[in-house]
Amino acid sequence: PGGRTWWKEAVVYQVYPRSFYDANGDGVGDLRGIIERLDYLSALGVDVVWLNPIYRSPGVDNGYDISDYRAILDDFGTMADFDELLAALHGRGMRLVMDLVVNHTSNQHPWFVESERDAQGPYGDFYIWREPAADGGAPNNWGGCFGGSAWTYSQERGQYYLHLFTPEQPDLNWENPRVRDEVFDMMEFWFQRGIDGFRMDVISLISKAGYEDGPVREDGLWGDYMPQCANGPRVHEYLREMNERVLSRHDDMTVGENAGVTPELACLYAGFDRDELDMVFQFELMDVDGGESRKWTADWGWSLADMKRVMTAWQETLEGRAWNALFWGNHDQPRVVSRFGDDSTPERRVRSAKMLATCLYLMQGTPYVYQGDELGMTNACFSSIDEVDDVQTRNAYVEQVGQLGVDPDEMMRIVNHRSREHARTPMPWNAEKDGGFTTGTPWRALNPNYAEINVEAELADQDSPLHYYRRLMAVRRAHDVLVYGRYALTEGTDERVWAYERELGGVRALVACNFSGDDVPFSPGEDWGRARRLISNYGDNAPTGALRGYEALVLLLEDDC
Ligand code: TEU
Repeated sequence: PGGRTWWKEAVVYQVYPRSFYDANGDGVGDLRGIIERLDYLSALGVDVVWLNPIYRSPGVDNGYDISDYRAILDDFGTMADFDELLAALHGRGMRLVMDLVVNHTSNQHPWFVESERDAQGPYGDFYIWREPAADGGAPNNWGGCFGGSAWTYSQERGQYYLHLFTPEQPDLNWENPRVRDEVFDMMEFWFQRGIDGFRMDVISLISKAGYEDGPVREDGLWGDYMPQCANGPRVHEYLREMNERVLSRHDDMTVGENAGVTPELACLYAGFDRDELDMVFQFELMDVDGGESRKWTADWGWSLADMKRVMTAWQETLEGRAWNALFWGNHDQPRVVSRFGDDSTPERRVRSAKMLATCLYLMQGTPYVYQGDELGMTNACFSSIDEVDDVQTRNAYVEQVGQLGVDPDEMMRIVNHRSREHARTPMPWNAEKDGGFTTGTPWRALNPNYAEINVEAELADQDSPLHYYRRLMAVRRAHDVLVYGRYALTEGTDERVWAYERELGGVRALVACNFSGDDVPFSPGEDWGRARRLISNYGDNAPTGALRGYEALVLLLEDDC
């Protein structure tokens, strides 16, 4: 795993199935819709598709509450549709990664129903049940990630159960070997169908260190479960067991979603010699603007210096030891161009969307493109919480406005910056009604700017973000140095510039990005005089000495001996 592998060279595209393309006109994206759009993905240069959960689910958290791991959600289609999608992907040389959500199940899962009904029965110990505290309250002060206590009392069982997310998402008890057997069998079931890997939802939370009160969170309402739940004492043991019993038997790729992970910990989860995962999603980049830790505050300032520090630490620490997963966003994040770029004018939007992609995806690691980011999709603007479907945002609204007395308009302003709902507006395919996403009524409204930002318009424009993404991924693929080369930050540049070099066997590449709309001084050293410009978001080969607004410069210097 320290050497060349297909998943290091691959470009992953994340499909949020509910919002990708609706083939049957019921307003909800579906598997047949994805099949119909595979040409789009292969033309973009996608190697791997990661699907958000498509399993049977009551849908409290859009599929992250699974009631049957071996069935397809009716809204999305049938198992036959799934098999066809997989065959169609493989037929085009692409692979499929599924979401593995096993920190918790739905409370409608038969395991939980049985567990609640019969504490002595075979599923009695499948979840985390605790006696009430002396006063009859919850066993500790932990708050759930999506509001309220992390514990819910069950009348039926006379005990509390733990749920780090909503009450409808009870946490599985990984200490029980029978739980692990079930999870591993289920993973094998999907491998037997032919899938190529898993993205593992909050996998760093599966081993709990204990159940003491946590430090009170910034909101003052609840205690923080992270110190005892993230990177717990048995998590590596569980992943090694998973690797030995399932993963090692397949030519797969795995990526953990690892809340609370540092670069050093990433080398444990995904170290080349560790037999656990292939790579992990970190949260430190998403946190430079307080994205996770201060999510519902108006404090969303960030500095490029912080961003460079975080990413440089990841690049340097993992070098030769583990592999990075590179992402600017996903279904849990607002749109990157609105967040770290500039969506104030069409020109700035297009320019900064291309710059951001260049800056991140030419680092060492596997690029993950979130659906719609290749179009430079922006945040929407919600005028009321009623326009928001997402359970996290809705619960936060109730908590902030109802319990903490935050002004409703102020809370909507925060939602319009921070909510993950922005990532979930349906994909705009053309300028027709509802962006051509559906012939019915879309499950949630499109971003109203679909008339301007859509696939058809961008396909017709060679200067669009879409065409740029395609060229960028082709450039990365064509040069080993951009995949495998060592990263080194260029020190001493203007504070608005992020420049770094990659180097592999004497071949060097320089990536320099201007994160501002102004012209800024920048010149690559003299030895870059002979270099070749690989790609430009200005469509020319203008002289160096400055970077224009949101310009991304990519140079390649090949050893001539
Ligand atoms: O997300 C995890 C998540 O929401 C983190 O941001 C969380 O803040 C962190 O784990 C600290 O508790 C995943 C999925 O991507 C998301 O869509 C789901 O809602 C969630 O897990 C629950 O399954």
